[in-house]
Amino acid sequence: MSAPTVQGGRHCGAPSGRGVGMHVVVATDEGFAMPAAVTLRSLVAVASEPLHITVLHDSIARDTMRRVVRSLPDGDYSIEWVDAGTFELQATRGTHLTVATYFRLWVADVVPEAAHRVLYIDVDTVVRRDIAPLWDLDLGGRPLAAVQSVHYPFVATRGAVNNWKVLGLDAKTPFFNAGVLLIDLGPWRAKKIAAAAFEYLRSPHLGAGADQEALNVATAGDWFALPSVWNQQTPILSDGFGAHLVFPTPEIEAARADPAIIHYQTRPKPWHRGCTHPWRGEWLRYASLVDFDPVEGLRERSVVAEAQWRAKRAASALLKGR
Ligand SMILES: [Mn+2]
Repeated sequence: MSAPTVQGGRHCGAPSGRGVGMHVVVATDEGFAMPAAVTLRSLVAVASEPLHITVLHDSIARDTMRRVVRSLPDGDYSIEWVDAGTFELQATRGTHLTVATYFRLWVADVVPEAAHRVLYIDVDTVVRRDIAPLWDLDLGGRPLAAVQSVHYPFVATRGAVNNWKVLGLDAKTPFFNAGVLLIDLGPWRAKKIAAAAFEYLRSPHLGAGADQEALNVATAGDWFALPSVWNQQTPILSDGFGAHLVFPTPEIEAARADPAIIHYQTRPKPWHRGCTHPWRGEWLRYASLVDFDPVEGLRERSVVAEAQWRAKRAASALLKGR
């Protein structure tokens, strides 16, 4: 299952577990390698404990792996590459979904046996503060911790889980954003969360939310709610998306003023032309330090690609009624 491994940093040979390092998984394809390098560079820069990083990828080139590794600052970390392109997909064959749709559901399978928890982070993020306090949280037996979604705060929110009623969910079941997930592997495995999520992905109930939607259905509200500073979603930065209906004002203010993880959730992304995200400067600062072409050369979508993307979005919105 494992792809060739490109090591970086001072490799930590200690057994996995609490106190000897934090397991972090990111997922990327070739196109997101540069933002992935930005996320990892920021993560390593602020870490106070050893990191065991696993990059789940879709058959990216060896040279791309080397560039990601060369992008990292000095620090105590190991990095391992796992090619998800080799994973068995028979359980879901026949659907329209791509390998990338399942990245989050494989997180538990790509960390060492001895690991008791793992942090998954999207690669459209910058980590601004040490994740050790997050790593040390007691989840009280719940399979995962995440931040409630601003766009889709509840399963019954339009666009979250279309068939919540049929699925037997309470309308007020909170719905999380899956960009930052702290997974406790004991409860995750005991409660068979991944299997339930895969089953949902194969079901006729699936909407447009892919693995995020599947994980929300699979956990059915049985997750630990993190403060929004751990996943600063873009719509929490303005008053127009109803954040005040869901989050206490001090939590919103903290997430706006001093986020631990900035999640550049909406388009344009910081590497796209026209991005006006107020924290874009933080992303650009790290982007200037990674071993990839200048951001200016990568951030523009071609006009054709942009038009195709917009058309696809519009079609999806029409089909799904959102
Ligand atoms: Mn994201």
